[in-house]
Amino acid sequence: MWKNVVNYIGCDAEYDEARVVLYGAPFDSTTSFRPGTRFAGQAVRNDSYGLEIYSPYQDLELTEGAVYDCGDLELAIGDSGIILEQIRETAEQILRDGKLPFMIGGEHLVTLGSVRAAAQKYPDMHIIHFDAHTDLRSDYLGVELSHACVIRRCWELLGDGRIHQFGIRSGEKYEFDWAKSGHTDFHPFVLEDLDAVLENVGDAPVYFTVDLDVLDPSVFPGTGTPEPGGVDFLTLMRAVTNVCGRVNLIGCDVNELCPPCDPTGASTAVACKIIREMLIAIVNRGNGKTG
Ligand SMILES: [Mn+2]
Repeated sequence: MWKNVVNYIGCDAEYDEARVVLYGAPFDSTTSFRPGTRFAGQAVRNDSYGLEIYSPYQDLELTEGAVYDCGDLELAIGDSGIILEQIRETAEQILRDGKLPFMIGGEHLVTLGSVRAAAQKYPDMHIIHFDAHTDLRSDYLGVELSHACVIRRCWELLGDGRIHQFGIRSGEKYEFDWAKSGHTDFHPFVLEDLDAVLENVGDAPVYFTVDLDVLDPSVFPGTGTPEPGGVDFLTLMRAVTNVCGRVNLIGCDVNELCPPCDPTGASTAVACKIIREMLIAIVNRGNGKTG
């Protein structure tokens, strides 16, 4: 019979056979500036058909039967607590089935749902965090469940030294001071030092969260809180491939694409390609060709 083909390109496995499960979290209720990330999952699926499943950078492709795309979750828009629980339950089920949860945000708060599930199964896990923003506020205008606080909420689960932050160039002074005092492993402005950190992390379980606003707005204007001074596309692409092909990855997400903020579609194309390179590195890990 005919089949719905609007999954991310190449992600047409059945659930039971898949090693990776892709799911969208269309939520942007705590976005502090320009909303619209709730449309990212569908935009990425749609525009992924402009890509190939082959990566000439890695000389690898999205192998058949490796990734199941379950589409966007039906979230209780309007209640951050409930949506985080819905996302946590989704990630928990995927982890219980021995698969890797790969989430497309949504704003960055959605990460907390998946991280709660991952930390339950892997209490010794680390987080690798790419972002323009610290996301370390204890609250944002009195709201603790905000995308401006998401990494602070993750730290409350994991403690000092387990969160490795890269590319950060915006936040309040107290957040920078707090990070630098050793609560997080803090690498502002750039993605350099990544190799050394990955070396130290070794075989520990890693959750990888990529806020695409780590990119410079000149290559990625389609985001709610653009912050000049970011990295270029190839630098980010090589870094995400490095992480995904090398670490003991147990879950990941790509967030903060806001398609309505970039009507040219260039930002969605950037997100699609970053996701493709991550998926290819993940599904080919262990075959001796990545990492
Ligand atoms: Mn950010």
